[in-house]
Amino acid sequence: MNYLLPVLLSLCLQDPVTVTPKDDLAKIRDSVRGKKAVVVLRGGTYVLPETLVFKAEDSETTWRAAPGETVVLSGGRPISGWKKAEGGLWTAQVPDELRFNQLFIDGKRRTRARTPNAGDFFRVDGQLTEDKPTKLKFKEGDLKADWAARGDVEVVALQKWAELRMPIVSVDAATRTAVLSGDTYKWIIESQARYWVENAPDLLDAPGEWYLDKKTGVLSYKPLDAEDPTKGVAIAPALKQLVRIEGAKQLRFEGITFSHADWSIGPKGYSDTQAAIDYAGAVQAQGAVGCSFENCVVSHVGGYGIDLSRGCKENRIVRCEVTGHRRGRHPHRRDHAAEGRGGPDPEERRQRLPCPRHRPRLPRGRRGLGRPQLEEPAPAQSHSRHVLFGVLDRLVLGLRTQRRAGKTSSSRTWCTTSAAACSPTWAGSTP
Ligand SMILES: [Ca+2]
Repeated sequence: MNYLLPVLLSLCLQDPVTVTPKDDLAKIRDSVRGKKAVVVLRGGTYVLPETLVFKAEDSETTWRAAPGETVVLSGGRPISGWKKAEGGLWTAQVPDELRFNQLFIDGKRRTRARTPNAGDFFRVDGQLTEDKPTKLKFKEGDLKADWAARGDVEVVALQKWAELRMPIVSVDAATRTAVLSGDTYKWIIESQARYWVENAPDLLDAPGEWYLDKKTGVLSYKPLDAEDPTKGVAIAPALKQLVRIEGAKQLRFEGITFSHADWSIGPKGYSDTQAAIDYAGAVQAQGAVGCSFENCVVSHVGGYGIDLSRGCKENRIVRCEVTGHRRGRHPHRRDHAAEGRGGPDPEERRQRLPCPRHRPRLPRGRRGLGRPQLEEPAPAQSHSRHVLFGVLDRLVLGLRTQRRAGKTSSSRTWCTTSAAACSPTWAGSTP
């Protein structure tokens, strides 16, 4: 209750409400409802215990970073207690409630244990079948039956313009055939497609790789050269979504960084058809009208960055940056190698919001085609949507919007992310 008095006093005086990382943003949100308040966030990392939801009653409020200060709204949790283990590995015990698919160390995404290692691939012997579920014919010695027995070892295949990620259900060494957990689609099937296997303990053999045993909670990591996990900042995402806007109007975010959100695929895996358009963003809006994001950053997320979905209109995204996300990129683009497949680190890439006049449009009518549901399925939509592609020639932007909403605009100018934004400090946070 000690936060309530200064909040009420500020509202009575029509002053901005100033908050620090020690404050509970959900309680602050509730306390300023209907007040047309300006909430000024002092610098630091605000650890979100759950997705911060803004509804219609939260309209006409502004959430603004204090001038010159870095404000991070994080869905991550720091990993500590690292101990040396055999084989050049380090291990840490993570809490039962923390199970994740991404790991960031000193602001850089590390590679989930995989084979072949980053930069190399297996090749499908022929092509994935149209069976339900699909089957993969592999080359001698590439896949092991043990991986199927584990239940959560995944094949990640790059077919034409889309990515397929599915657990291995069974492996028949005699026929060199693996059954995956879901279906693929004939129009994205590619002969001799590249793929790799991910998320098994015996795949942890290269510097920068990690593996989380989801049953025991033991995280194992093989550091890069001269890297000491006890001296770095390791962060794993606990949330899949950071902020969700549900019907709010004139809600404004200024100068805020949104970081550390995970992805999930559900038991049948995920087979994309186009730009992963049914995958939700770390910051998602539905029915948002006249809202804005200015000078904001979205970084270190597993899905899209900013997702303007059903019923959104007249929103503005100005001088924002979306970086280090994992959805909406073309598997055959050279930059795709950055997902731990060689090439530059994904956090080194920067995506900028294009002028709306130059954003390309995707073909319509891709929903309702029977693609597998995500673990947390996006709301059903009866109409097509637009996906805004980022520039830098070949990077797809982590932003989606709807065709009918269509009034989302972005500035022709943009900002760049500061190093501090990608390496948030945890001082003052309450992990
Ligand atoms: Ca490996």
